[in-house]
Amino acid sequence: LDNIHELTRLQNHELMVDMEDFEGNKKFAFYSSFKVDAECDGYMLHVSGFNNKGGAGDSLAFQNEQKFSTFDKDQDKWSENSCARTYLGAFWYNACHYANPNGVYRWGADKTYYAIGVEWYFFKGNDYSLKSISMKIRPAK
Ligand SMILES: [Ca+2]
Repeated sequence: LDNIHELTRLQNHELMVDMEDFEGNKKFAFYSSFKVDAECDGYMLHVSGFNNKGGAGDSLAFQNEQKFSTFDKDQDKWSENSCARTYLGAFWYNACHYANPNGVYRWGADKTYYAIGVEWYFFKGNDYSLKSISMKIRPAK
């Protein structure tokens, strides 16, 4: 995250989130601006300029302007508990998430435990763990 902060501090970057389910459906979410603040500011996320050409929906809007939380560093908006520990990921959590790309890999639909999978809500919902998801950035033109 320090490296990503340095990169995105110097120049505006675009974010592409590519994902695939276990039926072979591929979607993406595109953001024309992506920036991560420094460690002293909690690695806060700033995304904007979403467009839905890729059909995945905007699952990051709810988590925009949030700090990055991990098991051992709770910086989320859920005062009573830790989103990272509850949903078994590390990400920019609000209270808590519509996207959990660092969640538990668990092969598609599984309602056994709520929202712990590799999830992108506006594509497959809270109880579907994706086959793959990746977040890629590049300098904006
Ligand atoms: Ca918390």
